[in-house]
Amino acid sequence: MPQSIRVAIEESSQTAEARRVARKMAEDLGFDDTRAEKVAIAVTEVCTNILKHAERGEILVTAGDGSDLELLALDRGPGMANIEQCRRDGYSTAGSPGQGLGAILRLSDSSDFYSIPGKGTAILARWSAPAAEKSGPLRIGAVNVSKYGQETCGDAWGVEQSREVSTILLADGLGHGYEAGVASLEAVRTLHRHPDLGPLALIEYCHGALRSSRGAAVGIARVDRAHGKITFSGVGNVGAQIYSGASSGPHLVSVNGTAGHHTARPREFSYPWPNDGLLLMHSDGLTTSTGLESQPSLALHDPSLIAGVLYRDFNRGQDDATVVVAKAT
Ligand SMILES: [Mn+2]
Repeated sequence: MPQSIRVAIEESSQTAEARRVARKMAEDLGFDDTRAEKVAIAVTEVCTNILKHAERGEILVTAGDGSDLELLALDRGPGMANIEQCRRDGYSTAGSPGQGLGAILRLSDSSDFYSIPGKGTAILARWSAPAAEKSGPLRIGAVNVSKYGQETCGDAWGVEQSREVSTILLADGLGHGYEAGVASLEAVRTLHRHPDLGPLALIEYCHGALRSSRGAAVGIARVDRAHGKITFSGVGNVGAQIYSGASSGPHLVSVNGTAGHHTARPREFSYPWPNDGLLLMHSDGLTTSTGLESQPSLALHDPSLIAGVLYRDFNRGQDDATVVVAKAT
């Protein structure tokens, strides 16, 4: 499962830490020296921008088995008034060398930017990993960050995709830290053991599999694009909502309880899945108002960038935090 490492960027010495983290992840994914160095230079570039234009922000570096390497740079600074102009190297305001978006474009395999004047800037840069799994009817982006000061994240998420069907699971282990992570990872393993099961059956399997663990809140969504249908089953506090493009659709309902311990009788709900459907799932490390309503144009962006911006804007700062965004390819 891809996990995100967060580095707060508030002073220039933290740039070196961010570079080290990103380079290590690149090497772990099997990147050669040239590509690992591109990642490191891009990290320096985004950190410099944060310190210069926003004073503070954070870097998330995300990678894992079967995933690409992703760098998210998030700040709540003044934002860019004209992002197209800032893309070009050499653009400068008041003699500064510009925000270096051109450099990010050149150094990464793909990138995306989202900036609203007065609300901040979010930059995504991605490098493909040789072993990354590309196929599937939905593109999925996520951030999965542990509580400040905790090494292990108590949240976990996973996905199984066939040609037509995508099943996405998000689990939030009770409390936080290592034991919470054991519980949530067991829920993810349950999905991988039974990739063809529907959400209700999977929730029931999770309930059994988590019995000896601390337990977890678990939400499972299954999107069937061919039939235009999404099915959801959840136990405990996992936020889930469907959008049609940027227009908000139904919240997906979970029953009370904790998988592995006591739960109300699990239920399964079905809704239409629009052609331009977008699924947002998040743990309670983000507020209940998490959504795209306040910034509709965000829905047009790369799912990883959407997840990053939602994390930046709705993260409570007191818990593990996970956001998963899935949209049509
Ligand atoms: Mn939580």
